[in-house]
Amino acid sequence: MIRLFVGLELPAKLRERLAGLGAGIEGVRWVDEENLHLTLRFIGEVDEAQAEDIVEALDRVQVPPFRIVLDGLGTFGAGVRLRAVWVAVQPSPPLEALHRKIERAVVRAGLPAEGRRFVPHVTLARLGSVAAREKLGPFIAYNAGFRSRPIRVSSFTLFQSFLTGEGADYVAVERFDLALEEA
Ligand code: 3AM
Repeated sequence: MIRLFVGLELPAKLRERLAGLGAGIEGVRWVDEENLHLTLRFIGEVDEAQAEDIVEALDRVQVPPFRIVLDGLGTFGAGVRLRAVWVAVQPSPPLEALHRKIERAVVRAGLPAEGRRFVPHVTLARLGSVAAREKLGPFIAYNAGFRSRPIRVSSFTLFQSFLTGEGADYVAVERFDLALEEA
C-alpha cells in the first residue's frame, strides 16, 4: 500500500522564507523546508491499481493556470487544543475550482468523498510538546502579517507520504500540468 495526497509544490525561495519563520523556536515540530506544501486532497493508503486509477483521473483535471497569495497565519485547534500552525491563502476561486475538480476526479477513481470543508493552508508546525504552546502564541502574533508574492500555479502534484518517527517525508510521484488557455 502507498500513502498518497494531492497538493501544490511551493517555490524554493518561498519555502526557504517560510522555514525561516520558526528558526530558533524549539519544542515544536516544524515542517522541514523541503516538505512544505499546500494539500489539495488527502487520499491515504491505496494499492497500486487504485493509484493508477487516481493518476488517470487526475490526468483529466484541467483548469487554467492561476496565482495565489499566502497571507496571514491560522491554526487548527486553539488554546490547549492547538494542533497545528499554518500560513493561510487569500480567497481564490480558481484554487477552489481546482480543488473541486480534483475531488471529483478522486471520487471517480473510486475513493469516498471528502466530508470536510477545504481550508487551503501551508502547515508550518505541529505541536511537539505542551510546553511549546506558549511559544507559539507570540510566534503567531509576530508573523500575523506574513504575506507572499503572488505564486503562479501551473501544475499540481501527487505526493507519496512516508511516515517517519519524526513526522513525514513527501515525495512527488507525478506532476499534472494545467493547460494554458487557448488564445
Ligand atoms: O497539509 P497538511 O500538512 O496540513 O496532516 C496531513 C497533511 O496535512 C494530512 O494530509 C496532509 C499530507 O499528509 N492528513 C494526514 N492524515 C489525514 C487524514 N486521515 C490527513 N488529512 C485528512 N485525513
